[in-house]
Amino acid sequence: MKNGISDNSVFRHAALLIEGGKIIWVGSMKELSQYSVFPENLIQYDCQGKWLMPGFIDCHTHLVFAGNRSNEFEKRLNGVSYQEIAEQGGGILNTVNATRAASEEDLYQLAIRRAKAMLNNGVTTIEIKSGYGLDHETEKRVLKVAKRIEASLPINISKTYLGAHAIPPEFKGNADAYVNKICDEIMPDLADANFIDAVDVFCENIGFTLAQTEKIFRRAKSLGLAIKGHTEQLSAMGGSELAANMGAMSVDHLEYLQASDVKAMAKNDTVATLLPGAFYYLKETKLPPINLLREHQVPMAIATDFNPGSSPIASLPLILNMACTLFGLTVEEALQGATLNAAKALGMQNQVGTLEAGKLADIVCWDISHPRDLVYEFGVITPSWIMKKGDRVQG
Ligand code: DI6
Ligand code: FE
Repeated sequence: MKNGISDNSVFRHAALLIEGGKIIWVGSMKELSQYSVFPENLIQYDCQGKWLMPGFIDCHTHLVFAGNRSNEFEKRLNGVSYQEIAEQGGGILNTVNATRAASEEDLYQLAIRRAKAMLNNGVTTIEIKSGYGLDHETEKRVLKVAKRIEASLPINISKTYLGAHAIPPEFKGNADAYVNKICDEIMPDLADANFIDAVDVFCENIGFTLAQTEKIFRRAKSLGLAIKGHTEQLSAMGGSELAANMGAMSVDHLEYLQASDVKAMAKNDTVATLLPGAFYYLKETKLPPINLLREHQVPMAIATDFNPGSSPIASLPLILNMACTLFGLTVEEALQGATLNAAKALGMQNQVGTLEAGKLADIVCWDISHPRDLVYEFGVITPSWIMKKGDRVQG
């Protein structure tokens, strides 16, 4: 990371020209002072040595759900495993029951509070997955809430359909029939209503098989939707290789990633999204193969995976710290993982993720001595101001 401007990620003593919500010029104050003619409507902010950074991007969250699983957290502290809790009817299905019972307004009130907390950490783009409704009607309600959040907060929302998160109770023992329902009914309807940008699958021995995953991805692609995967979280299934070879934007979790997966990811430009919050909460000990990803120059993104079971952490800065302390990323890799590489994981790299001409003016000003402070200290630092598409929206 440079103290200057050349890496397009962090700027000090920066000058920007913004028009129509987009950055049209970016450089240093020094360069700007060489111009003698300024655009008439130029608005100037003197940042007095503070740092400008692109708004953070949380590229993997399950933000919309009802209910609370702190009782399961306590059970796990007493030695019951995540898988055991799921087998006893808790886990994801616990949240599915609460979410199905909640009204759209209830879900909205719960989710907006979480989104606001993220915004207060400098996050201006969030991916939101469905997946706690499972049935058609509830999935639609959840995605509607995601749309409402986008309309009411200065945050870009990328919406992902994760119907294949768990097998719904009404399809117990009949996962293939549920996959057919996803492919023939739910996914086409959500795509048609313009409710989703991408489709995700939990490919896992407690989730969906490789064949089911492939079927869902094929259908998604035929509808013009992007694909991404929850893969290699609890076991090595080859879901990452499959997803990468089918053109996935990202594969996420990856503790059990194999060399064959990494090669496919490198070949297909698939982002590796690392989720250290889930690793931490589940007391996982197997680390994702960071050095292998580096060797193959696979871009690494970092996200909160915010969800009520395995990662109830809304603080992306804290998650960046975990990426460094638990996974051994450098500060620079962590910051890039929540900006440019997170944008790539959402296919939004032409709109957000760096401060560059042509991109949205989604900018956060931080009163810090160095960007590494953001990965080091928590609970005190908040943005001095936030700009969304060129408008000051906070501070
Ligand atoms: N992997 C996860 O970590 C979340 N979903 C998934 O597929 C956890 C979901 C939960 O426990 O509610
Ligand atoms: Fe997840």
